Amino acid sequence: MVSATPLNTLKSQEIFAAAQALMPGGVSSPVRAFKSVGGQPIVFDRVKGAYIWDVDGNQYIDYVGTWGPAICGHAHPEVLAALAAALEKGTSFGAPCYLENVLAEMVIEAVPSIEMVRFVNSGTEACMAVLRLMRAYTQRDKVIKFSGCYHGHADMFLVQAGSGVATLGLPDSPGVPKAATSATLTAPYNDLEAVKALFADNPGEIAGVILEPVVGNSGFIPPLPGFLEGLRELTQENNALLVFDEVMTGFRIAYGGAQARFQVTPDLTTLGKVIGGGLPVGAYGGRREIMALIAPAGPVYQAGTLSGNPLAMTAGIKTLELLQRPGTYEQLERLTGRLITGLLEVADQAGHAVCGGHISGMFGLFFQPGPVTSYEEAKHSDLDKFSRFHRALLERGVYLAPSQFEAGFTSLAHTDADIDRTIAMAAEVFAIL
Ligand code: KE4
Repeated sequence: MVSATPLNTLKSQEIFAAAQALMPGGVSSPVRAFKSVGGQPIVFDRVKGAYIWDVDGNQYIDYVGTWGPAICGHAHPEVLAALAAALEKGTSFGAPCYLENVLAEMVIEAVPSIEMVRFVNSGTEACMAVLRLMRAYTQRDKVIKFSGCYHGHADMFLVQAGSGVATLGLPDSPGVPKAATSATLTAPYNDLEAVKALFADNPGEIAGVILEPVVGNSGFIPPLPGFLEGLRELTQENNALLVFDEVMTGFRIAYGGAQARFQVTPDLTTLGKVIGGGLPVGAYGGRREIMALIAPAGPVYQAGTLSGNPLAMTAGIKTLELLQRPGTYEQLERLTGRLITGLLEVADQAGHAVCGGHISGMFGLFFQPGPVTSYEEAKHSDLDKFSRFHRALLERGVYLAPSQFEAGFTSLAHTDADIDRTIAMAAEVFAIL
């Protein structure tokens, strides 16, 4: 343990112990249990701006940002005010609501590939639906995903998945029948030759390729130059669809997502996180002729009780309005660039092999010399050292994602002072790690 002053986590311990008797692992989502970083999982009480407080009153600079949605800063006053007004009209109609039109128009306007969109309640739902749509449109069953990419927890995606599956070192998941994954093909990220080979070995059978255009679920791994463009060409040559899972990158890498930043337009896109502004929203969308297959316009069924509910739409609309303000992405780029540059400098000065990078408000570090271009390479990171780094920073009021196989997120609420403090705390930890 390299902590200076152990955190007072008495209330976290008490609440988490009780939680473990009530919920599997004491959590509503596995990565929150700190299994891969060890130590006492922290129970949180409130958030505001760039900060999060635990039940023992400890304050942290937050680089998890509830896994991406808090891009404008937690509990933004304008989002809260909009929600308060919406609450007066109720929480859910289960029927058409004008706010769905408003958010749909904003998404269609922003995201190059999207001509028509369907709202759901999570990224998992969006990815499940888009897979069904890919297969219905092409009338082919096989789909290519990349090892270390995570597209939610639907059966067919739990093959060499990233995020919590990688974090827990699970060999995928029991309970997933072979039939559910037999049509899921995998390739290493950034490996165009592997994708070419899969198309050659499965002529006329592959519905499409789905990927995180910038990976966040193996840690942070950007596409190599030409990778996204190569996938666009390969899918077109094979009459297959290209799908960008922008649940994490959408409205974060750029207002129009990674597809806008890299100028590669997929056929379909999934979204989540930011477009809900912290409330449960997912979405999928794409070319009108493809989306027209979705019920009730077409025969491909997908539905949801709370899809498009007015509260979630309100939070999403206000969040995107805030992101449209001038200088937003320049600010995220500048601050996050300072953060990563500083962290790599202090790691190097202390003689630690750490690599990493950022794009806009998304970043990551690997505890290895690098470079890291795939999950296979990410797995060679020093997980023990990462765990000790994570805990020591936590003891110093800095909250990073509790897994080497996750990305980090900044927000418009993070200040230069927050970045300076984070770098200073990291320097202190690297000196004794
Ligand atoms: P949700 O079902 O968790 O809303 O979205 C699934 C999903 C789909 N696609 C991508 C690219 C994603 O990153 C995610 C979810 N991301 C994780 C964080 N790596 C959510 C956090 C968690 O699982 O607790």
